[in-house]
Amino acid sequence: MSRLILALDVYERERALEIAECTADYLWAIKVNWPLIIGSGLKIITELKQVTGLPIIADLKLADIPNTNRLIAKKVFEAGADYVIAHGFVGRDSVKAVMELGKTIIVVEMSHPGAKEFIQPVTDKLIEMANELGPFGVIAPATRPERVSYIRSKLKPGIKVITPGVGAQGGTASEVLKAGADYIIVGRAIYQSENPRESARRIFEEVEAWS
Ligand code: O7E
Repeated sequence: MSRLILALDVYERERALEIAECTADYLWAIKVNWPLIIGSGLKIITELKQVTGLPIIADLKLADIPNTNRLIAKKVFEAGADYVIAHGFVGRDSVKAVMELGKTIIVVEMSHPGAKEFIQPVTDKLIEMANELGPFGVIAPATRPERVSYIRSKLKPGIKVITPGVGAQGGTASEVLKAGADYIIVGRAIYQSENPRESARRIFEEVEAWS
């Protein structure tokens, strides 16, 4: 099974469906973020599932009070999302509200430079919370393989480490897999390339070499 997740951050429905279809052979799942939901509506989740048969990860990075997290997650799971991503820093009650409705991925660190300001200082506490709640997985930065190793070493076995930041943000698949990532998330390096299928195939093969 593939360990590659496509971050499908385009606005247009037709373009999204076309890229999803032509790369699906090399993917484990498709991640849908706000750009695509704003551009094409929530029904794109249902359509992507129908067209590809792949799991859909709704990356809404939920960060609200439990009731609002619940109201949003309910609609997103109903649309067919298999996983919903929630921020951990808002606290256990908000994360639990999502976990009660379906499989959840918790952000414990992020891949951009600014993540060092506020998130990285509390990553240990976010890992503790993840170990206590037992989500499907956590998000860790492919741009900092040493942090991926650290997060993996502190995390209970069985909780997946999912890493964005390969390609456009400078991370490499082989380094982050070596550091202990279970899945890598790739967006622009696939959907902005001249030939998304070929780019997905190349990254898939790099991932396979480490599996
Ligand atoms: O840089 P790209 O184009 O390969 O896209 C990366 C995708 O991963 C994009 O959708 C972005 O929003 C997401 N992402 C990060 O880049 N960094 C993070 O720290 C976290 C995510 C992410 O997927 O969050 C899930 C919670």
